[in-house]
Amino acid sequence: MSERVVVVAGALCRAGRLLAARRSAPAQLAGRWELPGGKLEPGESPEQALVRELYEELGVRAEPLRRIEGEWPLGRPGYVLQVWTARLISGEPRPLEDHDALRWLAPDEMDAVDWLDHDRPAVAEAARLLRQG
Ligand code: 9L3
Ligand code: MG
Repeated sequence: MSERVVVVAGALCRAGRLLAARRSAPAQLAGRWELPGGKLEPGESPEQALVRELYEELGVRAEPLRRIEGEWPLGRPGYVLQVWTARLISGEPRPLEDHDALRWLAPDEMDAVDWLDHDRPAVAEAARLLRQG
């Protein structure tokens, strides 16, 4: 049995748009778009990990709002993706780590970028929530 590893990601929303981040690493994921985030560190809650990851990767302070229902297996054994909606508290997102581009997408623009397969269900749900306002 492999160890269970939780990867958290943020559906950061502002002014009716969702933040998409283009990965620059590792090579097999480079160029694909994702909801930014990363692995929990020992002792962290998912929400704490998300706040840390969004600070490290984007340089912003953000607040998790609510979990998007579901959990999606990732490519590596034992890895699962969990997603929270989140809002910016301070700072303007910049691609500081593991990304080389950012885009704020309106709900009808979600297909404009090549999302990682694992992120698509959560992106669809985030777009639905954005449409609801
Ligand atoms: N992953 C997939 N979708 C996401 C995120 C943040 C991460 N939205 C996958 C890519 C990597 C693994 O999870 O294989 C660990 O992510 P990271 O720590 O490299 O961001
Ligand atoms: Mg990451």
